[in-house]
Amino acid sequence: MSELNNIALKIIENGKGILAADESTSTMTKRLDSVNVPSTPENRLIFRETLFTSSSMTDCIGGVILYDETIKQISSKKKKITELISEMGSLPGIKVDTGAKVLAGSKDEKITEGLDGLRERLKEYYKIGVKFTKWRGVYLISKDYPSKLSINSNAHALARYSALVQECNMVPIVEPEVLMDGEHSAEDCYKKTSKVIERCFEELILHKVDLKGIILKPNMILPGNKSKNKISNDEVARLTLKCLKNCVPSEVPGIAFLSGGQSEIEATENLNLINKHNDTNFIMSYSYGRALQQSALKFWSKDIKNIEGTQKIFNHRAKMNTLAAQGKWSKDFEI
Ligand code: 5MM
Repeated sequence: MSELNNIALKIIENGKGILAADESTSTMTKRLDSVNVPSTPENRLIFRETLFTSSSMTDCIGGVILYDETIKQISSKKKKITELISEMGSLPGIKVDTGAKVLAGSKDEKITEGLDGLRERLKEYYKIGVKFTKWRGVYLISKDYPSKLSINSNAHALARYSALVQECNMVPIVEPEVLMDGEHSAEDCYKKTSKVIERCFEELILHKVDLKGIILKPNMILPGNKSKNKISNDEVARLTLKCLKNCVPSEVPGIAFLSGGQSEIEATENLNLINKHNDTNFIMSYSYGRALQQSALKFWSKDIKNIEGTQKIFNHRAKMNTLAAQGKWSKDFEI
């Protein structure tokens, strides 16, 4: 088994999943504003350190995706954040893209940037103990979108990123996120997500990326958030599995879904059903940001010194998703 495949499995095997704590400062500021906590570097660290020192980091969270600001901060116990995460039994990862910018040629759409100087940045991250990385491409759905241009250019960037990351002995998380915004049907999401993922793999193969040493982080197949045609959770699971079975090469060890704006329970329930019906060899786990943090953040904002109470809420969500990643979750386990 290759070293990269080993790392990928360590992150998502046995029901473990990923905590996506890689919100850029502007996104984290929106999150903190929404609960009336000032977005200072100190407060961002206090909340994140509270999560990183929770007991579920040992039992449930196989990897944490960090943002550059966090990885350079020192914990309250004077530890490097990468050391703190590793000592808890999880693996530190980092978001290495520099954000989605307006795509010249299709101005409503975005292209993710960050390839310039990436090889050098990766070497620095590797030296401080980072084991995996993340890059997110974003795609809109509408009658004309995602355009061919957006599908091709983001796939190309994701593949160039992945090749550079593997060259540096780290596992790339490949995140093509087809956004939930809009009135589109689940069928539209299915068709467009399939195109996006297929194109990503064509580019990954062209760039000689070792598919055994990546983790795919896709959206689930859902109707748009303004769609009138809702579908059942079983149908979400069925369409998501069908899409991934058709579009993802069998060498890929695992898939870790993003939550993409689903509620915490919805994201857990859908993951559970995906695993109950999983007739593939892929590990199906989670790489959630909002769906792991929302309730914990809300609770913490009322008293940022209540570490224990916040951790209890976070541990519960992590445990629920780890059960769902094994198809063992039930609504009865929710508090
Ligand atoms: C945690 O948010 C990540 C990035 O935020 P920026 O937009 O500030 O860069 C994001 O990439 C995240 O990792 C994924 O979208 C998954 O998060 P959700 O909340 O969709 O599970």
